[in-house]
Amino acid sequence: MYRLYYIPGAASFAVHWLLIDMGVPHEVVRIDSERREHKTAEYLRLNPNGMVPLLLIDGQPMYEAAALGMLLGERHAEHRLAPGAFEPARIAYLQWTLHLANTVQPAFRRWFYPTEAAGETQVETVQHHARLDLEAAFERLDAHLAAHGPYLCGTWGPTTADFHAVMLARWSRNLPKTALQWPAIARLVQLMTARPSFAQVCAIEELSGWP
Ligand SMILES: N[C@@H](CCC(=O)N[C@@H](CS)C(=O)NCC(=O)O)C(=O)O
Repeated sequence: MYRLYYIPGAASFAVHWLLIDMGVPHEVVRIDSERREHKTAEYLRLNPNGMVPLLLIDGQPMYEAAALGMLLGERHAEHRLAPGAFEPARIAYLQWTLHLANTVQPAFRRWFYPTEAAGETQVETVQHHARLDLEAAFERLDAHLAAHGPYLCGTWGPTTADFHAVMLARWSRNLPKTALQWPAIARLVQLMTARPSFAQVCAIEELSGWP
């Protein structure tokens, strides 16, 4: 049994969406970030980073959104959302999953948590560079999708990496230049958000207005 701890729209979103999309039995616990429920001693025992997502897998804690997506894809392989070790699509799958987690997501972290990098006085500079990095990342992602899409793994079809990418595209909705301004990313978002599971996860997390 899976139990997901989530904050609406946060890095837990892709994991929640996948659980619903795969029809996997699970329960969810909404974390009230205002009340800092993710910083309690009890929560930190399960995820010392004090962040979401946190997934309990038969009681065993695991965190890191991209790793969780990959694990779910592997454990529920019948959904074909994670190309296997010897599939040609595995190359793009691993590359883009880690690129999203290691390069794109940290730039969002600098945008949303601009005091972390250099304190209160450097917020404008940190956000300026985060924004440039994000726009450059969208440019590269769009070029890949335009050449090899419509999904990150091309004709393999959707993978857990696409769920992650669309979550990140959603995070860009209040940036001066949103990811939807890149046509191949917009196409991916259109394809992925047409899945009934997207409306379901948005309803549960009480999110609306995007895309
Ligand atoms: N590398 C982590 C990052 C998770 C992360 O940044 N979560 C944010 C929400 S999007 C969070 O929990 N923020 C609360 C905090 O840092 O206090 C992952 O991908 O799971």
